Amino acid sequence: MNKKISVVHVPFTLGSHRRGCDLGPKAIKYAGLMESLQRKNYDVSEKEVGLVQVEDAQNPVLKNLSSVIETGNRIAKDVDQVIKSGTFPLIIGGDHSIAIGTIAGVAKNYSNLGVIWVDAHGDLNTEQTTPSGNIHGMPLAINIGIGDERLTSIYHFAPKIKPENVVIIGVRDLDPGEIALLNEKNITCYSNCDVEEHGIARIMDDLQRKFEENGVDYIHLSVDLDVLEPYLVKGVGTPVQGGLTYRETAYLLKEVCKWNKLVSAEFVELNPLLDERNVTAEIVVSLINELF
Ligand code: Z70
Ligand code: MN
Ligand code: MN
Ligand code: MN
Repeated sequence: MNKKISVVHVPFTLGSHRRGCDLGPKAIKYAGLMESLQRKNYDVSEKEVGLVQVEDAQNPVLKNLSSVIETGNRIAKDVDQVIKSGTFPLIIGGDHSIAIGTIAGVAKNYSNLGVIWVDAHGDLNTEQTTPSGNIHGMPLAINIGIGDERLTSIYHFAPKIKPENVVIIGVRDLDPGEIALLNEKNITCYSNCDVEEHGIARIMDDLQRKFEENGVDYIHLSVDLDVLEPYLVKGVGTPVQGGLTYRETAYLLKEVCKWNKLVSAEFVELNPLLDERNVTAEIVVSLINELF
């Protein structure tokens, strides 16, 4: 594991229907993230991506499109620079639409990038299938090159990742169009029920083998906090019952770290306005400490 970490704050909220994810990075900072990493002797620095956040209702199936595009390009540039300076980017959101930019920045450096998407949702909608028009329900589709061209071409290349190098874990709320895309692209997907049936340890062993077989040497980890059981994460906008436990999530993170392939990670969808006494942010800090 790289000893140099850059905590990249991305206080963006316009990909979601609610406001408040923009407060996520501060809440996680105040829960002691920097201190906890410094205690482990990581050389840790901090930066904030300069965002564009102007609400617009022009396109009801791609809400706030202009801000998502401009912000995505800025995130990609900053993440790209962090990686090129030999530093591990630890991205703190922000809603999940920021993953369009983060994965663009990471994939610029690694052509056969693997992605582990840990989420109650599939985030595989497009402007044709979205029930909400919220772009945070689309970033995984966009990263595999499916969706509006203005989004898939962020940072001037597409697609960012191959469907066979993507795995989703903890999913339990998929829209019909997302199920169709999952099947069409044959994306590897472990639901909350799969975790219950097979156990997280066996699933992680299967994934390790899969990435080996695909020749994937570099992995990006994207954690949407709503993957956890709702009572553990009060501060998320879209809770879905039946989530992962703290131990299952921690095991997943520890295991990914052991593979020595992790090149970037992001933690998204914390909404401090919905939280109680910042406990969800404290859980995020604990989880991040399981990872490093
Ligand atoms: C739904 C949509 C979503 C998070 C909600 C919900 C997507 N599939 N993701 N909350 N984190 O609107 O596309
Ligand atoms: Mn989600
Ligand atoms: Mn194992
Ligand atoms: Mn998500």
